[in-house]
Amino acid sequence: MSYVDEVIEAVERENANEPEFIQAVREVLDSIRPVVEANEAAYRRDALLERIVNPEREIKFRVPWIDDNGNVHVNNGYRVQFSSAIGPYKGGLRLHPSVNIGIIKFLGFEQVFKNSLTGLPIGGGKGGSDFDPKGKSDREIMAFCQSFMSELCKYIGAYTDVPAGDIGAGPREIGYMFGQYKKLRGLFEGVLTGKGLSYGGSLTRREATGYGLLYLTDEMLRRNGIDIKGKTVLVSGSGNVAIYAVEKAIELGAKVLTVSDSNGWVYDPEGIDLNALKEIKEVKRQRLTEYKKYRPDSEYHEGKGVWSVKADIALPCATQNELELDDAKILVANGVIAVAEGANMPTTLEATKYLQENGVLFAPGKAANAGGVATSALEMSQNSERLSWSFEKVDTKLKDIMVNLFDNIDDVAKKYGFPGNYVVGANIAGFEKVVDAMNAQGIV
Ligand code: NDP
Ligand code: 2IT
Repeated sequence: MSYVDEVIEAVERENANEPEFIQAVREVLDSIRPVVEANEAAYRRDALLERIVNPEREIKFRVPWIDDNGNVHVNNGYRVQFSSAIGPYKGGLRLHPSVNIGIIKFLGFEQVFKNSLTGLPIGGGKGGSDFDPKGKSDREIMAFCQSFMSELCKYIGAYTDVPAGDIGAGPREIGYMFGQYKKLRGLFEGVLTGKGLSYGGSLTRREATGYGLLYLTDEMLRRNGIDIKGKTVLVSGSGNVAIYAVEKAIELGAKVLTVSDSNGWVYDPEGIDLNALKEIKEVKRQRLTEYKKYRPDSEYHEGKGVWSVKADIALPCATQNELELDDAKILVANGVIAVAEGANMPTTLEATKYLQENGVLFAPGKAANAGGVATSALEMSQNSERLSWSFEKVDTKLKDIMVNLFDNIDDVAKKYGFPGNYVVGANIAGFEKVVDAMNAQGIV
């Protein structure tokens, strides 16, 4: 059996209850086969792949907090410090009831290669909790965040591990966590990114993942001779990534037809009204059912369905495995040109394969959504030099990073004989840098 297959089998055996982690490992290991085959003896001797698929450290802790009625709740807190090969652990914190160790491991594993692709000195990690922020009062959110950080603060720091937001963790949660870290550790340092602008946050960080997604998509289309202007776009989700993907898509002259949340989806044939979306989601923290009040001609549908609308480009920006084989078939039947992942692993392996086999340009999340963490790294730079850069400066750097990233994955895909396969390109390019750093640092 090949070394890759041996390691995949071991990962499946040792992590049998973690389907998302297995899926993420499978995708990466499958596409790096040519590199591994060329170095099989040395990699095997050094147990290189075993070291890549096993996190350096997994931390799990209890998070007790008190609700507004005086009742105590206990949630699970996690931080998986996956790889520090190329820099301090870096990656977000997800607050969602579906969070478990397998979810955090899959996200941490993806983050290692994504962070490598940014070209910036950041390792990979991820954390979070099964706490559900939905419907909680502001005081309850603060109570949870403080308790979470009371334990997490023992393991993180500006030069060791720098968390940020993810699903359910935005500027409000980061603010409460930063305050608690500062109080307990007595350090005002860049220990978290996605901070508010008044206390060390970076301009453009809020917009970065969505903007970066569109910069990369635009570049991918351009290189394939297609202009994004006038194209129709499907966006799923209506959180941080989705909102700024909608904003940049509109700015680039495209028309966004849909957004969604976990209850349903909106179809607006005239194009999503960005101001309405921001007011509903960012200001009022309401559900998408409210959208019709702003746009009476739009439609609201319960359940899944975004991918059934005919459009040129699909941008999944909600969560993992939200675009399945049946969805891919409908997209292809409707003539979709490109799919770019704003979320982490939103497309199943079968759906990805189907899209690629049917000539759809496909940008995987670890490349397409890397603008968020790249801008987090720029926030770390600004914190280190105790300066704040202008919006234009950060945005220009973000755009350069995404264009260079596309160049890199495009070149690597060609070099290994898979032209246009950006999944292979991203996985190999991300992997090669991590391996280089690991080899230089010995067996640690
Ligand atoms: P938010 O919490 O801001 O928004 C998440 C959106 O996805 C909401 O509309 C939410 O709906 C929807 N959603 C979440 N879980 C589910 C689910 N199980 N089924 C259907 N819809 C769901 O998160 P972000 O926008 O920050 O993150 C979105 C995705 O992008 C995630 O995969 C995240 O890991 C990834 N990402 C985020 C980055 C960032 O900088 N924030 C960077 C790179 C990737 P509802 O409100 O109903 O829960
Ligand atoms: O998945 C991701 O890349 C993020 N949630 C952002 C991580 C970060 O450290 O900014």
